[in-house]
Amino acid sequence: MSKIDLNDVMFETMVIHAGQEPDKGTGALSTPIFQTSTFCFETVEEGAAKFSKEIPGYVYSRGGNPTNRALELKCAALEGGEDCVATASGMGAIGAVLLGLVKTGDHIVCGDTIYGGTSVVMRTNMPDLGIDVTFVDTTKPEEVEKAINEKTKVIYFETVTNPTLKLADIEEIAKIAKKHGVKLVVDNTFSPPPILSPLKLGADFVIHSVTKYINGHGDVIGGVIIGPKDDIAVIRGNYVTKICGTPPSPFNSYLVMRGMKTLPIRVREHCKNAMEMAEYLEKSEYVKTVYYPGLKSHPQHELAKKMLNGMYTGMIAFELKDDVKGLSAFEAGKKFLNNLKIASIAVSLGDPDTLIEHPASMTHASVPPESRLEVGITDGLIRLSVGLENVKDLIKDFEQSFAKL
Ligand code: LCS
Repeated sequence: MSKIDLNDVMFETMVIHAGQEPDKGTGALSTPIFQTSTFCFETVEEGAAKFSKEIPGYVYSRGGNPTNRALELKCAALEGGEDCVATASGMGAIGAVLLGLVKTGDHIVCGDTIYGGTSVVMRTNMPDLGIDVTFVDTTKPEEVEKAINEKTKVIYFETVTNPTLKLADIEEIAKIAKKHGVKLVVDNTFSPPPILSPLKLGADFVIHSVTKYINGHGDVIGGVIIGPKDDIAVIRGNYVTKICGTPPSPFNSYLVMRGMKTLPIRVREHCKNAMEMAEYLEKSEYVKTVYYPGLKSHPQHELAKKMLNGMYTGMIAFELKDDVKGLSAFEAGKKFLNNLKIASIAVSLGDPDTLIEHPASMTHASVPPESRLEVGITDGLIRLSVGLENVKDLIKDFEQSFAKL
């Protein structure tokens, strides 16, 4: 048993130690990778008792595995939730939490700006199952309340939206959710703790694509759902383990835990670099608009100051001016991306490497064009995941690419 009282230590200490204790068999400090499909029983009686949950223990890695469990306990502690179930991807987490909370005939109120994959789930998969979805601008809590009807079971949104960096007042929307007996599920992928802790503001469930900042090294696809113990047990048993069958591999869980030990340090540095990049872009003669919650020009800067713990994420969206040397914003954007040397043209985010992409043709290509435009995902919009390189080098890279327009 760990001697540390996790409630009595600071965030950085908690993230390193939560969920991970020296291995009981060997004393290994680093949680071993239990790369096994199945677990042996001494007797048939012991197996039967573990299957019926009369005694605790692992039986088969789809239903539970010690390395995966360590990751789950670490993520539950990270978000301050009762329990967590890990999944093979962020989409696995979104699918499992929704299947756990809504049934045919139910209704979801969903933020209008969400990752393209989530958009397909909400626009196609949910309606195919007979579940209605209403999209709302979650920057306006009153719009969220207006969209609730007697069939609404879930309000779902991204805490900081992909790709336009809009914010929702979680505390206000949580009050509305409670008033109407609706569960609030938020995707906190863009703003993990120490930036934002949605459960503390009243959300019922948090999901993450741990592929991003939580693992933070660009070498894993993974997800987690954090929420009340009893609900997580149902989501795990019925959906992650059964119909979806999407637990992570123990090796991936090991990598994510390894990444999490430096999460606070990395996140602070990502945010510091992003703030500098955002200020640089805002001053650039080639740039029309910069979307970054840390800038005074962001329409929700005051909410960002209140909600985001002094760190404004490592993500920026921006649009180049039309008619730079006769090019449209879209053509200029393409040329600009193609001439960068340090920033890689790639989707995903939260990696040590700076990544830059074009949402309209990549991450949000599956969103209908008119819906993209309604929420500001123009053809000229560029999304930047600011990495951990020296920011002076990133600015130099941008300068040389702008000069080639
Ligand atoms: N939620 C958000 C906010 C995301 O950005 C993504 C993926 C997911 C969920 C799904 O997670 P995954 O299954 O990929 O682990 N976002 C991506 C993006 O913006 N670029 O590439 C993937």
